[in-house]
Amino acid sequence: MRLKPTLSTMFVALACFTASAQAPKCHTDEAHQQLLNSNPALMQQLQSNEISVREWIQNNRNGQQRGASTLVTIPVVFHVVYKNNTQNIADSNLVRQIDILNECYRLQNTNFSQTRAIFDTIAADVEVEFCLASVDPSGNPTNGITRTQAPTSAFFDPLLGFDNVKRSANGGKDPWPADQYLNIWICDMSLFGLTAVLGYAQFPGGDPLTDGVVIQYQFTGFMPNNTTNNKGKTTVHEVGHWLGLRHIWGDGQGSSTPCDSSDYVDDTPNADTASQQTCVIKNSCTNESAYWNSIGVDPPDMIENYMDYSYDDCMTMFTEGQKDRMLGFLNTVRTSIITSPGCGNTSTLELAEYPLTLYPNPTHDKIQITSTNLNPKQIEISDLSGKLWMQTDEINTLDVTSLPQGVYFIKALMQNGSFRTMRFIKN
Ligand SMILES: [Ca+2]
Ligand SMILES: [Ca+2]
Ligand SMILES: [Zn+2]
Repeated sequence: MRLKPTLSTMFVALACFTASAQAPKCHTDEAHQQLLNSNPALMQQLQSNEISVREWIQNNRNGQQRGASTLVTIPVVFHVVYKNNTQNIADSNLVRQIDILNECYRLQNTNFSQTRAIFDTIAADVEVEFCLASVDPSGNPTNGITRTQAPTSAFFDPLLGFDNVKRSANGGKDPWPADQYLNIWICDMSLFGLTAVLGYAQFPGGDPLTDGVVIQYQFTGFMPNNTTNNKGKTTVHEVGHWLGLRHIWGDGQGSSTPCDSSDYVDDTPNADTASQQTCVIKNSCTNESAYWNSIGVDPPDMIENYMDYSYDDCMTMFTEGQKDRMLGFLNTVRTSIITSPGCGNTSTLELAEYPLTLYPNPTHDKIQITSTNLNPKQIEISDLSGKLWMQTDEINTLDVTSLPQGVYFIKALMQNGSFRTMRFIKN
């Protein structure tokens, strides 16, 4: 389902682009609005997800339960979609980005020491880690990085090319199953030669075919050439959105009561707008949440928070409340990622999380597909060169008598929009 940009969404994007001399850090809210416009039923689903998350937090992260959690490791696949060598960034930078994610989510970042004392005690070790995927969706070994040369005709900018990077048919790269991997696309979203946006993410609960994070290539990993957003924190911020976090100021800027908009987190102080990427200490709101009222303090804006728009050097922390919210989404809407085999070893893959089985394999006439939970709704068979031989809604038993001998891939599109790919031999 390709989104055609309407005139109004183009104006929104254009306004966003021209309103600030600097590129906006993040396009997540605009991307979210486009998803809602194209799928009005999504709002209801997201509201019901919010209720599940709140219930989970209530039952699991209250009082004494709010201690150490079980470490979760999230398999990541980077899809580098490039038009020239500069954009085709090195493996070492992507490995460094994983390290930065782990340092920030485990509160091991060296700049934590600059956090103001008032926020010291609520800074959280989120107990979430990230690994470069070692097993691909077909069950084969991988380095967790795909590289795709985009045609010069492809557009990835926020005006015309929104989400094109997530579709092979539009010059980008299709996601790996979003219920098993965190997909991070790296590309050039610049517009008229200017950086249009640093990155954007999709909140939990949206379309699995666009689920993930997109980062402008110069802001991935550690990039010595740019001085303000060069420490890999853009990805830390966007992955925060992917785990359900909102901007710390609640996106109420421009309303008549911007201090009343919330990020649904109690211990992050209210703020009237983003810090606009500077690191200036301010206190924009005097009305505060129950957490701060209970200790009788009006805190300053938390410019140290990864979900603000501060420069990378200013950012040092997530809060305990943000941790609760991320764990809430991980244990409800994103629960399948917790048991993903994406960083496991290939031999356990089929038994553990890829319940699709093919029998017999090799075969010479019929092949039977069985699945223990998520049923496929469509099957495609292609050969090693990518040539499509068969596409069918008949999903239980396939007659492959007409195929020449050789190795084939079965790609099963599942009911939830993800897909599984498996290999079989026709003899
Ligand atoms: Ca808050
Ligand atoms: Ca305040
Ligand atoms: Zn953001």
